[in-house]
Amino acid sequence: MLNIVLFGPPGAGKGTQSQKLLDKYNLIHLSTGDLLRSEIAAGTALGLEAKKLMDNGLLVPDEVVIGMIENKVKENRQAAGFIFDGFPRTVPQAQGLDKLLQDNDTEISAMIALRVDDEELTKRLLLRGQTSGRPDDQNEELIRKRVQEYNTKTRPVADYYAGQGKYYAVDGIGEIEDIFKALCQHIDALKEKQEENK
Ligand code: B4P
Repeated sequence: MLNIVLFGPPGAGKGTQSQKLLDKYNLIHLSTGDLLRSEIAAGTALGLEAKKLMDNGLLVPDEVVIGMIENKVKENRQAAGFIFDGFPRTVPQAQGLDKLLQDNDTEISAMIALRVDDEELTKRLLLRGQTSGRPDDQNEELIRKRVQEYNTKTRPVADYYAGQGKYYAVDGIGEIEDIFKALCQHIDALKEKQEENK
C-alpha cells in the first residue's frame, strides 16, 4: 500500500493537492477537516462538540479524530493506499495512526510537507474566507490562532516521521501545478522503491 501523510500549516494547500493526487494515484482521501465538517453539517453530538473548538481555531481531541480515521481505514481495507490530509496533527495522533496501520498490516510510506510562510498562509485563508463561508477563515486573529496551534502542537509531528526516515518536504509557494509535480516526483520515487523491494 502507498500511504502518504500530506503535511503543512493551515492553508498550505493540503486539500488542494490531495484532490489532484487522488486522481493520479487512485488513493483514498482521508481529510479529518472534511470529516469533522460533515459531522457538523449532519448536526451530530460529535459535530456540535467539534464546532466549538474549530470555530475558535483549536484542535479537536485526539481520540475523536483517531476514532474517525480508524473507521475509515477499516471500511477501505482493499484500497491501493491512503492520503492522510490534515492528520495526524499531534504526536499522539501519529502514534495512534502507526498502531492502527500496523494492526491492518500496513504502514506510512512517507510524510510530505508543504512549506509556506505565515504571511502567505494568512493571505490565502482570508481570501478563501470571502467565499468558503468557513467560520475559521473569517478573521486574521483566528487564522493566527490556528497557525499558533500548528506551531506548538503539530510541527513536532514532522520530527516524529523524520525519526523514522520518512520525512520529505516541497516548496508550497508557487503555481499549484508546479507544486503538484514536485509532490509526484517524491511519490513516484517511493513507488519505484516499493516495486524493487517486492
Ligand atoms: P483542515 O480542514 O485540515 O484545513 P486547513 O488546515 O484549513 O487547510 P488546507 O491546508 O487543506 O488548505 P487548502 O488546500 O484548502 O482543518 C480545519 C480545522 O479542523 C482545524 O483548524 C482543526 O480545528 C480541525 N481539525 C482538522 N483535522 C484535525 C486533527 N487531525 N486533529 C485535531 N483537529 C483537527 O488551501 C487553502 C487556500 O489556499 C485555498 O483557498 C486554496 O485555493 C489556496 N491555495 C492552495 N494552494 C495554493 C497555491 N499554491 N497558491 C495560492 N493559493 C493556494
